[in-house]
Amino acid sequence: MFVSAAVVITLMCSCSFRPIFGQDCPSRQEIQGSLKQVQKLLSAHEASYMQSLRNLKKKINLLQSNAGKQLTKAINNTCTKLDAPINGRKLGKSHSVSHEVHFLCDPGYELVGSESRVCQESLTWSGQQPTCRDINECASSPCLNGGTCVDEVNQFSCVCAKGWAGATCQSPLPTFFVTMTNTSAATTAAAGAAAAAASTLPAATTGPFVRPSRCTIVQGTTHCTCEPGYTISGRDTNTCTDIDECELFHNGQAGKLCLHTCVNTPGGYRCSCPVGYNVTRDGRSCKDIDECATRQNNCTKDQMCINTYGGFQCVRVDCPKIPSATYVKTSPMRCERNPCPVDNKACSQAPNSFSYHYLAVVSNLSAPRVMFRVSALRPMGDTLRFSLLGGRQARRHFTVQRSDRLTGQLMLVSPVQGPATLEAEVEMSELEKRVQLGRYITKITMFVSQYEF
Ligand SMILES: [Ca+2]
Ligand SMILES: [Ca+2]
Repeated sequence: MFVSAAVVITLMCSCSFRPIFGQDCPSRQEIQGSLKQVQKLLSAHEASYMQSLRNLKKKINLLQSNAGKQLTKAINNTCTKLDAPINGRKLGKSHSVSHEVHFLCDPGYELVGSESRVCQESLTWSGQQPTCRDINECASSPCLNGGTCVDEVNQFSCVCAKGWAGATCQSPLPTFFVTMTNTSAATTAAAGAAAAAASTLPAATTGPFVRPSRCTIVQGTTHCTCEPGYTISGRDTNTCTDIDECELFHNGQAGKLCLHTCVNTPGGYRCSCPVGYNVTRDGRSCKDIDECATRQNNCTKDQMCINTYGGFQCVRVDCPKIPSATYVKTSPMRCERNPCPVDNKACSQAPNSFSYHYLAVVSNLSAPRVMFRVSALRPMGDTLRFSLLGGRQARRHFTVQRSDRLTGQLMLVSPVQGPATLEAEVEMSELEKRVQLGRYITKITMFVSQYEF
């Protein structure tokens, strides 16, 4: 448009400066007409230019508002809520993108499916919803001598065949039947009687541990018998005394009658267990009482109840307080480091997370055995290192080994005599080209019971 206007103006100027050469200059009217046309042209161009500007502005505004909406959408984006499996628990409440939740099963159940699931960018969860399956303790056919195995939560019991007892029906039951033949005993029946005449002697009762015997006299010979659990002792065939099974089978070859304490009773015996245990269905061994499941504990709301053999523990997970970094609880058993200020090296070298785990074990557990496994879910670097932290006590009983590329395992190397509480820390560090990317600490507390059952 400016080019055309300049041409028109040049034409006009030429005419105004060269009138003397007699050129045919346009008339004033014609010039005014031309100027008007130029003005129209200019206005049209101006309007079109303004329209283009307005369109451009509109487009920029639209882009800005779309970008804002997407940002808000991203912040509000969460995956659908996940439920805890039946007979299990879910750890982690956040359903936002890149957060993860963990699943645990109650004692006696095993997890089938994903142990952890991550909320992905696509707003779907990784992995599959896990379930908790009752561990079938009868799978290995633990009941001997024709016993029937009954699978229970976290344990099994054996219903023994007749004549057998014990946790796995391994012990033959003692049978007592005493027949005495005493030829010197006085006879009241007529000698030489053709028919067998029998009579019963009068009873003599002297307390629950002594009972009268039952005697029959057949052809001049007295046969005395006792009730089960009693025997004739000494010369007096008229009385039966209780058999002290606890004493008699104290060091029996088939094993002790009772795993804990044997109590002799008139005509029998029973087993008793220490505080915190119930006698098992077979009457011989002891079974821990789960105080956490049966609400027989006094843990407060901010504590977690950990069932142990013979008791329970109330524990509280507090995030560590260290000078270089701060931590926030992201699940009941896990603390994660808050973002570090830029260039704060001490903070960025502090552990990224602390996880807490509690194990209950019986005294004198055989070793070596794997107690705990630590795995990297989504390794970022090229190398993972696993190491054992903690003092001399931890090193005396534990060691850390790698079981595969992504997993380290805490091994118990020597049996621990309870009651005792042991602590071990497993550090997993992630490296990329020998540069540390992160450190993750797992603190494991082991409650060792006083007894071996
Ligand atoms: Ca007895
Ligand atoms: Ca208990």
